[in-house]
Amino acid sequence: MSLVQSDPKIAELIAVEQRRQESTLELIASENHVSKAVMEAAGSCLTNKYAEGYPGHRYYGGCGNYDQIENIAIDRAKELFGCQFANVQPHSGANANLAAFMAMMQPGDYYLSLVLSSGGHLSHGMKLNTSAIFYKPDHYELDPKTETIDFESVRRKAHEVKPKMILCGYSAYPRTIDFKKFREICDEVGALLFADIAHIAGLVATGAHPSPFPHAHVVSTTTHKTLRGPRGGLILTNDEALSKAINRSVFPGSQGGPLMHIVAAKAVAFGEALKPEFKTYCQQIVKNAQALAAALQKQGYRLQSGGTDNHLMLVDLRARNEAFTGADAEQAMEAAGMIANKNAIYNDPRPPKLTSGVRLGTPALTTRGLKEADMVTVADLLDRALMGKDSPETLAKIRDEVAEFCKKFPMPH
Ligand code: DSN
Repeated sequence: MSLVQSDPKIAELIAVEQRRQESTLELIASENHVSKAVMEAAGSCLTNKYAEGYPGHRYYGGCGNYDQIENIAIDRAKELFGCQFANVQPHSGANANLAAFMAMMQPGDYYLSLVLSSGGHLSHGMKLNTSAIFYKPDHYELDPKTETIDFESVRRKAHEVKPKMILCGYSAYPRTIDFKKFREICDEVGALLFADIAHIAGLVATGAHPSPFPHAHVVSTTTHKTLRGPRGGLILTNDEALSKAINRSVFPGSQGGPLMHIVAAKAVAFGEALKPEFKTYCQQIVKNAQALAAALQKQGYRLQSGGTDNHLMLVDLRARNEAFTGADAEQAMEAAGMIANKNAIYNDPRPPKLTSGVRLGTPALTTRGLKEADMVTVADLLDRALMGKDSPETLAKIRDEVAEFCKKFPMPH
């Protein structure tokens, strides 16, 4: 029986959501639109099966097809990132990070990361997360002048704390990460280097951002951001001992049965990412981000660190109007058909529920085929929404314009 026959309510909500996605501009830096092929694998009969264990060593019968699928996903991930080992089973980026922590550290060990409010992630030591409950985070900082990683603070903290691991890779950082410099500091204090490339994985895979290999000991990523696969996680390494520890810490350490429909969808996405057109796509993501950044600066917005090298930017709204908050922007944009998230600006005096900024990213817009000239239109729509944030009529008018504009850029198929 089809979904619409068996559960019309959920079918209707999915249809409404599809229309929402089609008729709005998706500017959330961590989101994307997957291909029909990825969706088909994710919605397949593979959801029916337990496959606890790894290819050739399962705890359930009937896993032959699953072994082949997982091996293909592993081989493609290794080829994509140029490394020796991949675990494709983590259900999410946070799960991947937990398993990576378990492989590198003992509970109670110290590590260094960037604090959440400066661009880090929940799983990098936020006090309510396992990364802070079971391990001891300490933080390096951004340079207040350049608003980029302050390597002097990384070095100082590393020598002071003598951490087991140093974590680089962020949720809200618009600049290139210097993995080599991080590794040099790790070597000075005997720490492991862990790179969480969730945001930039697609860029890394295609050379639009330098690779964490050979510098990082362990690399984690999600598969659904710039990599444009299903929601999920992935762990990579070149170190054999660490690879064994990673496998143990994913299963049985922190997960049971893998989501094999998602593992298959990851394999499909990795296959797509190995094609030349994915490289062109990732280059266009960066070009679009730079075009959007330039257009916003022209309108009077300030960008944290002065711009972007990757797929995202942090827009300090106060430069345009001291009273604007991130919460205002998120709401006004949504009412006008543009989806983004409020985000703290470095040293933001406002609380996290308000903030002074928005984080914008171009991966999803680029998937729909928008180019640099379209970014000028997007910046204009965005600015008009903010300036008209108190007028429901203005926002509704822009919403219609956005919906019309979106018709030129179909979803992937
Ligand atoms: N929550 C994701 C983001 O939006 O950056 C990170 O996992």
